Amino acid sequence: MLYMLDYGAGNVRSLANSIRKLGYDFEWVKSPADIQKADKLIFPGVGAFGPAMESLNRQGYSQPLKEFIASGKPYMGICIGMQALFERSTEAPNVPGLGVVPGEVDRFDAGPSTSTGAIKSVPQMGWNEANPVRTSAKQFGYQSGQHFYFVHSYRASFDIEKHKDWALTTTQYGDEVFLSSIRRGNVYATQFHPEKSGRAGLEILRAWLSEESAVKDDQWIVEPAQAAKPAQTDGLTKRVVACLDVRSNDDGDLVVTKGESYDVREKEEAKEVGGQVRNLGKPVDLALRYYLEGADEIVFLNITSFRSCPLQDQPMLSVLSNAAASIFVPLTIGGGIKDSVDPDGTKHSAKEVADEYFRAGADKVSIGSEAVLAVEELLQRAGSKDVARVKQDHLTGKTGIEMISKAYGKQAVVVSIDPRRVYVEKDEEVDPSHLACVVEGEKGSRYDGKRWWYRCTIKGGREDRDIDVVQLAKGVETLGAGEILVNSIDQDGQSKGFDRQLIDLVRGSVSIPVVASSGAGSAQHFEEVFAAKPLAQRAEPSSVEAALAAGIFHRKEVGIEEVKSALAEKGFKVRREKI
Ligand code: 1PR
Repeated sequence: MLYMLDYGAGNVRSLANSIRKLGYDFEWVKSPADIQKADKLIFPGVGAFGPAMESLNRQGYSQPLKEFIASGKPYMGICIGMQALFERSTEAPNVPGLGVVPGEVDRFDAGPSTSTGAIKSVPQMGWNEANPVRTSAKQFGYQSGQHFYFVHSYRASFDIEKHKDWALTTTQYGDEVFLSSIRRGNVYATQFHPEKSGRAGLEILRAWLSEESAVKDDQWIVEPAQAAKPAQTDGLTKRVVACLDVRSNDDGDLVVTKGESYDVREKEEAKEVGGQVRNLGKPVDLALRYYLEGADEIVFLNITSFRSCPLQDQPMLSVLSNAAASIFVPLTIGGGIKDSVDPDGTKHSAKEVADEYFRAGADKVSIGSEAVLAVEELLQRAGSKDVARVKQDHLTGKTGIEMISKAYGKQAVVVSIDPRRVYVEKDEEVDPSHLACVVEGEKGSRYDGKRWWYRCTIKGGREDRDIDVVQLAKGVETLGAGEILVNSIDQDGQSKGFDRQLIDLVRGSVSIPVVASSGAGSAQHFEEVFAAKPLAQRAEPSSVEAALAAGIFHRKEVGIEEVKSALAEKGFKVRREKI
């Protein structure tokens, strides 16, 4: 019998769904004795090394796991399930790993790449190659040209001496070459998430589950020294993300809607108030369509979450669990990830709300309004409007961002920013704390001669706050967010292109991945936003990692494949697979 170890963090539902989709059955490990009973064991997980190992120790799983591995029965680890095999991780230096694989796991270096000078975002979040270094990789389902979904800040560098017997595939991020999968004897593990890697990932799981991976031939394909050497560029692709704004329409049905500058009601002439909520389809159907069309990620935003109690918002949970049953790329859920109180007075922390969504199949949660309030409070505690003045003791550890990021890893926490332009005539009109956020319209554009800054809002643009996008972006990075989704109330639904100055400001302010959103109207708009090199505070930052669109995909004006083929023609790396 196959057993799956769920140590209580991260999205294990997707892996369960993938295994069932492939026609296999499994049992959950519920006690240490189950590990002894297992014929095959799979240990998945996103999350942080320390809490994962501590949880294994607390639940009495560490020793049975070591014994299982020593018994020669097949073990597969995924992400944290791979990192746990090493002796230790600098993520939690005082918590030992299982010590099956020599060496330690360490953080990606966010500094400039020696080959290209570009600064890379940490965590690595997205689709990268897994390059086979041994002939046996083929039996494990690896083929050239495939991409797999990675989401991690820590990695095991490929050390030839230590890992000669272990390396199966290597991957390059920036100019760092790390182990993306390892195998020796019965032990197999991947740093990427096969359950989130579309058809290519399902094939990896199928190969292990069906034991096609029983090794017949195991030679080095390339010299280890060659495999350890970084190439000129890494294999990370630009991500194309589809977004579904979800809410109940006036008949109470949950629909995908789409606004213009966040107004989602049909315009009815001769009426001052808007008409019906625009209905562009059913959330799960539309998400499935985008998966099949090649979306690299799908985001669901519950856009009326400020009204209701999310833990009672069962429709969004069931949207997510139904989507996760047949969609094998990362799913993000946003809207209402905050502390809440049920009508009966039961309190739930933002983390408990997020727990429900992760259990339902989310890979990341996106936090909007609460992130703004959390950064405002952080700056208040620091007694300054400058995030650079924030010190460790200003952090309480109690905000949703901090708690979720601690439990699930920062890669699981996206902050969604809803800024709006505030036009100004002269700098004197602007609070000095927002001056870093003032931009000028491009020469020759329709904004030539205009100046503005970007004010953050909450509750879907319904309430303005006295904080700008640079303060917010830096603040949420300090609190532990792993990615920033930059919307624009001005550009939303306009199909006139992304707000490049806004995106540049945010990109240049943080080291975590940035997703450009709002305003996509053509494939060319994606090319422009990916080609952009920000006017940055930092030397040679790269452009954004991902770009998101909603309206053009919903209305079938531009297809995802059309965007990707245009990007590929311009020389951008993109993931393309026929499903
Ligand atoms: O504040 O944590 O409860 O989260 C609420 C979330 O809902 C936020 O992420 C916020 O952006 C979103 N939201 C709230 N109201 C609206 C609205 O439209 N009335 N949607 C809304 C924001 C923006 C993007 C959109 C892009 C691309 N929508 O999600 O998909 O602008 O659209 P386009 O390609 O058609 O231009 P909280």
